[in-house]
Amino acid sequence: MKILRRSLLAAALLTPALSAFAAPLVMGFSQVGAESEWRTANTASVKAAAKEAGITLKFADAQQKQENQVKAIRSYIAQKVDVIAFSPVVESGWDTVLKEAKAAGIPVILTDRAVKVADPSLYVTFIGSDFVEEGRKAGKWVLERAAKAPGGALNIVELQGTVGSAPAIDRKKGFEEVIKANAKLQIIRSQSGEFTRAKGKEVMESFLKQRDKKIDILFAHNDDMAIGAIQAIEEAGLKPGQDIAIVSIDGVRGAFEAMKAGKLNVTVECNPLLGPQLMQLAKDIVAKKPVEKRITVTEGVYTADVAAKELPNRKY
Ligand code: GYE
Repeated sequence: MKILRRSLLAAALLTPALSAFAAPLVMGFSQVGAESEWRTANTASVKAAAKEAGITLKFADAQQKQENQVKAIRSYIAQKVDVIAFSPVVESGWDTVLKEAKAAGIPVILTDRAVKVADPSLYVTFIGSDFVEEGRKAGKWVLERAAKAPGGALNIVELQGTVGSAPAIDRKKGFEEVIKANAKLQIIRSQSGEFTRAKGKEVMESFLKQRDKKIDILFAHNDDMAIGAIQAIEEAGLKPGQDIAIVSIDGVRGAFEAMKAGKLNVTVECNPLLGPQLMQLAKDIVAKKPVEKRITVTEGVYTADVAAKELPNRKY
């Protein structure tokens, strides 16, 4: 009895000392890629916040390929990290690897993009934007513009994000839901520009070559594709922002500059600076504190007339 009491006392005295020297929490993070200005800001935020929080970050860039993300997650499981966080390039196809993480007892946090899995207990929480709402906001701006426009049909072309990704699926859904209120608004062409400038430009060029219908409005699922498309429009001898109205999503610096120059009409904000919240979540989860299953980021809409004033305040 005495011995037991003594050893309990020793343990109680030792615990705080031990935890002060405890190894730092290790996070394995699988990033989508480096496809856009948004992504660059997101990566910088995650890296800086890990440093700030004293978390050891293992980081892998998947170059927009799901197979690379699966490989990274498997290697984090093998390395027995404390927590895995990842931004899934596409929504489906994650059940197997997430079951492996669960079986290894490693909690998973989804950042930025959602997954479709049969069993929601395969991840602890999802922190990211409401992409359907972003699509609705873009749609509302188009609807208001259409209400003021005289005459007939307004033809829309759409540059979609990465095929099968949550932001591409949800932004399209939210946008269509809103614009269907006005029959004048029709999406005449819609194709993926993979969230990149280069592809956005290329697809816009092909839209512009098909001369059967006049293009009135461009809806781009992100600013980078809009910026690529602006180049294509100028090269075709047209005025972006005037001959073709342009609405996009993200709110990156490049979009504010394009708005200031009168080439982009509006951007819907999508905040990439999730790093600090993600690190806090990781600490809470490892400490077994309860966390919400869905954490959303609050965001605004910015039009060209406020671009010059807002530009100095932008953090990404
Ligand atoms: O809008 C786009 C990026 O998942 C919210 O991915 C993110 C999207 C963002 O490539 O620029």
